[in-house]
Amino acid sequence: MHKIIMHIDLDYFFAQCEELRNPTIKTKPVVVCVFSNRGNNSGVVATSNYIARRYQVKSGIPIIIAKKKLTGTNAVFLKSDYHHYSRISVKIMNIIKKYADMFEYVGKDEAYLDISKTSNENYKQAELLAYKIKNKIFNETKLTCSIGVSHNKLLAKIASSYKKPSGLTIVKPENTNYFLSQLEISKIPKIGSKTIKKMKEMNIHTIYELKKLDIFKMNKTFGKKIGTYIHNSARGICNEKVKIKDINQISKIITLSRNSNEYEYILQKLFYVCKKLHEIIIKKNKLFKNVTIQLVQSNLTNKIVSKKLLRSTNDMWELKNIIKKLLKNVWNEINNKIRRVGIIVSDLSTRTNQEKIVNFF
Ligand code: DCP
Ligand code: CA
Ligand code: CA
Repeated sequence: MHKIIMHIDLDYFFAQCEELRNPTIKTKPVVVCVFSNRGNNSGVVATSNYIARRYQVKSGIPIIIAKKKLTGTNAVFLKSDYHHYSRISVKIMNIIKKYADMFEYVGKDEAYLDISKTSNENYKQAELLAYKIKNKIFNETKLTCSIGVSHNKLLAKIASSYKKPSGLTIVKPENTNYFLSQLEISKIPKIGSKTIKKMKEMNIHTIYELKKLDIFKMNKTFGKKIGTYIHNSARGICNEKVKIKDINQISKIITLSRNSNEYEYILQKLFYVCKKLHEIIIKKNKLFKNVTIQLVQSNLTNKIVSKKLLRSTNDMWELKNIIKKLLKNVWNEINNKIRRVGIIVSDLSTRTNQEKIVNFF
């Protein structure tokens, strides 16, 4: 049986989410920043839109450097807002997974889909499915993504990054070698900057050149583990299966029967959501390490606060206590009546037997 695997990666994700809620910035360089607490110039760039990338502003560079590169432009620098991105991510992942035989959540903006059955192992059908998914995501969220389709995860991933933004690249088995040969070695996922530097010193720049290096030399230079990985990757070989892995959070939200700004009423409603959510957590045999409450106000603005715990738990009493504290912390910022209340538990792990015993004692 031949596998057909799809890799979906959302384009300039955090920055695109920012453009979504403020379309006026779309024509400007947009830089999403993770500020440290030492002032406006301290911290790193999480990502940038494609206009900012023309100025070599990209993920990981210091904010101060980004500001220098964008001097004289009308660039906007925004603080990253994970909750906003998470909400959009959940919505998109829920759309995507319906199309897969098997769905592997990788991160907020990417996933692998095994579509072998859905596409009848046929690349034409896989291509149509890719367009269908792109359109569905765009129609429902106005976000663009790039998709790679091929016969294994490695090639699907390389293919999704081949044409960006809003690309679709299909690499059929018979085109694998041709597709890979033209690429720079840095296109191999997970290849480190030290390895790339070393290869450049050996005058290896493209995958075509890399393929000429024999496995013994490769293993000697980079060690067996990395050597084998690079050797296989250069030939498009990857045996890793799509694992069933869903998004790492469970949430529940309700609309109140009446809008309210009474503390006790809101707390009771949150406790009700907590009870329902806890039932799901137990049923799914999960532990959580992060708790978020979401309050949607009557003007539809959101108030969201989270707490990260020191250790994973599934304890209802602990969950209730955190919710109480979070509501107390955010209450001063509430300036409208509340319309909906929700709770999200994330950073999930599966409860093991050992943990059951610990909990029991
Ligand atoms: N991210 C981050 N810090 C990094 C790299 C990424 O905070 N050093 C965040 C911001 C990105 C998101 O993760 O929006 C996804 O990362 P990608 O590498 O997929 O990059 P983008 O989605 O931003 O851009 P692209 O269009 O190249 O996929
Ligand atoms: Ca991306
Ligand atoms: Ca990504």
